[in-house]
Amino acid sequence: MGCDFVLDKGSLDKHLITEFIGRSIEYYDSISSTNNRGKEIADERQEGTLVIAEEQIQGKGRLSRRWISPKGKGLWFSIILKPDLKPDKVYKITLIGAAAISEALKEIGIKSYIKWPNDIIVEGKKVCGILTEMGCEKDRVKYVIMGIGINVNLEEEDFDDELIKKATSLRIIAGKEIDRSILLAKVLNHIEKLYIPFKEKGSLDETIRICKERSILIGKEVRILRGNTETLAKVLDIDDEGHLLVQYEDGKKEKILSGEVSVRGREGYI
Ligand code: BT5
Repeated sequence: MGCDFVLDKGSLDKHLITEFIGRSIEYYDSISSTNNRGKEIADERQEGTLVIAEEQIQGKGRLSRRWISPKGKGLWFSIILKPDLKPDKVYKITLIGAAAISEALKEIGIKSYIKWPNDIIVEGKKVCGILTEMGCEKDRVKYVIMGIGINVNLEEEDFDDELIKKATSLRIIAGKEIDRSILLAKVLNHIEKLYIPFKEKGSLDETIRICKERSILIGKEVRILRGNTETLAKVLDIDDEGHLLVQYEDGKKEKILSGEVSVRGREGYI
């Protein structure tokens, strides 16, 4: 910590209308991973604390995949949440994040799709990923770290040859720089709006509505990856609990839990 906000704090404050999300901020010029830092401080910090960095040296995706996080160009942040939840329901937090980001992008004029459960897709490529982690005690969650990486102002040269085939940035799409502080405020506002009914009443209605409306998978033929096996299926729906409903070629239907599988398009990533 201890460096000036390169993100514009004044602009963030001006646009932030939350009660507790993003009201306490740990800001880093450079860090290994905001999720790791979030886990270190979660016990002592209030709900809604934001850990944000200009750059991550070891940004991570799911299953220890890497997440490239070049300096000053993206939004790389984690939010500490403390819902009263069983560990097997934590995937719902990822869906809240996905729906909120898609809503925030809509407000800045960018049409996005949600690739269940944790990717945001614009013009067929990934612009954002979510990594939700948790700390538990017995069968209750102590804290949840909702980690979000948004490719805001990255340029083509920030991606390597492999990544550019499936990833892009808002700047590449919009053809102009995007104000990171305003976008961050909008994302945090939407997260809180969707999180409060979930925390207070367990309601995920609006989140699921958005995830279904913007789903890039519903109606598609996909490959379901489980370890080394790959099965073809058609995505039918997302249910009220946020599970993906699929139908295999033999007609059998299944409810898929997030975290269990990876879903890929018939040919490529989507
Ligand atoms: C994700 O994993 O999409 C979750 C990414 C979460 C990143 C945030 S940043 C703040 C917080 N702190 C962290 O350390 N992480 C979180 P997954 O679905 O497993 O996707 C990972 C895959 O996305 C990689 O294997 C790459 O193929 C690709 N990838 C890596 N960097 C990318 C980027 N910047 N944009 C788009 N795709 C990327």
